[in-house]
Amino acid sequence: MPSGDATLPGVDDERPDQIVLHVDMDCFYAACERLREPQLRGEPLVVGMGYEPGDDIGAVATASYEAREYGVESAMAISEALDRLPRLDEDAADPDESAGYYRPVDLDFYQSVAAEVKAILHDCADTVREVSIDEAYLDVTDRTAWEVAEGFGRHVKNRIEREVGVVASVGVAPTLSAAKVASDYDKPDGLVVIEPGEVAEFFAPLSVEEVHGVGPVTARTLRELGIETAGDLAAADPHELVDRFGDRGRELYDRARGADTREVTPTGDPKSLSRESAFADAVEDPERKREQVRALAEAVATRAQSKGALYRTIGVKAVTPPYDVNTRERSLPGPIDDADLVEEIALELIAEFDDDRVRKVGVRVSNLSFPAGEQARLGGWDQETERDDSEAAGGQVESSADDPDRSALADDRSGQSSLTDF
Ligand code: DCP
Ligand code: MG
Repeated sequence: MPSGDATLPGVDDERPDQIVLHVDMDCFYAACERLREPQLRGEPLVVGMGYEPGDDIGAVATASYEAREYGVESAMAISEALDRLPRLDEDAADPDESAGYYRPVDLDFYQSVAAEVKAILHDCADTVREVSIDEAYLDVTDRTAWEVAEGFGRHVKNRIEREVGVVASVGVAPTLSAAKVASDYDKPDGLVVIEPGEVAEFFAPLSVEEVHGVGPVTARTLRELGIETAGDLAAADPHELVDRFGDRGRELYDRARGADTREVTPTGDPKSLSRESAFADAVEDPERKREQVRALAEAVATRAQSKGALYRTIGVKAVTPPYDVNTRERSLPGPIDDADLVEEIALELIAEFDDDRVRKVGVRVSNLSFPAGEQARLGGWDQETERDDSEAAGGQVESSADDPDRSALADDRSGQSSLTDF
């Protein structure tokens, strides 16, 4: 916990209940080339366009870490890359030690490798936000716990390496921005966990360029103000920043302090809508669980209605200590929009946990359809995701849209069923 600053508003604007994993593959295109040409492993390798003789216009897509030692980097003009790292004559009997391998971009192949990686990621989390060909955020709150988060991160990393053969750097943190900083922190082959309460402290020594939204121009201006690190930015007078940068000044200030309330919102259309709420301590009293479930059921039904969504499956989740996630759900014969029925079924399903100590409950509707054709748009990557604070529920209520695949599991089921995932 950072001392002093932690008492200031915003510093701990984290969500300790959320565990976000950010995955970014190391020198991804180069790693793909090495899959089909293992002899390129450990060698300086540049993937790009325009390096053939007489064809000198083009750019570097990526460079292996060995090639980066020569100063070659993504987006560099290929002519400059060739100056720094000449192209190796692969037919020569006596290859030049200070030359490197060059390969053209083969996006179709890289996409097929990326698809294998993404399949593993979807298997490791219910909610996956794919951000680019080699990068994704996972909400793994229900799959792990802080005490074992590093082991979970290693599990994801190992699966990718073992099953696909490429190396990922992984960051685990309570916010999306911290997870991204974490995955980048120890690249390549990195695995870094930033625990709740440690984010501002972790950010403090980083240079201002590491703060999301700070480019080279802003960084220069900040340096003129004597602001070199994220810690300097977090300690700056926000009014001065606003004077200098307008509203953006406040945003940069907040970001430098680690404030980030975004949730991981899945790529693509939502396939389910859910709300969940944690108790301060595990609760056994059935009536307290019911009370919470009623509020959550109402919140979910209202949200579905506001999205124009009909649902065919209603489910509940009960998390029992330490972090066992139990789910039950029931499918109806046809799609409905009926708040009372959501409540009734959710209460019936939660009754199974009457005798259990429960630390979190959730209600979910899935098998969604959008008859008006207005597909719901949940908070986009750069948008603030909607969140409710339901006083009626007596705690913080979170919302999420979950992985499409899970609801498909329930599609043809009726009656109670247990899923491994919510
Ligand atoms: N890419 C590109 N042009 C750029 C940046 C990236 O074509 N200007 C491609 C090539 C990369 C891939 O996107 O392999 C992923 O981008 P990253 O920024 O994640 O870079 P790498 O994965 O190559 O390297 P790192 O290990 O730094 O993540
Ligand atoms: Mg990468």
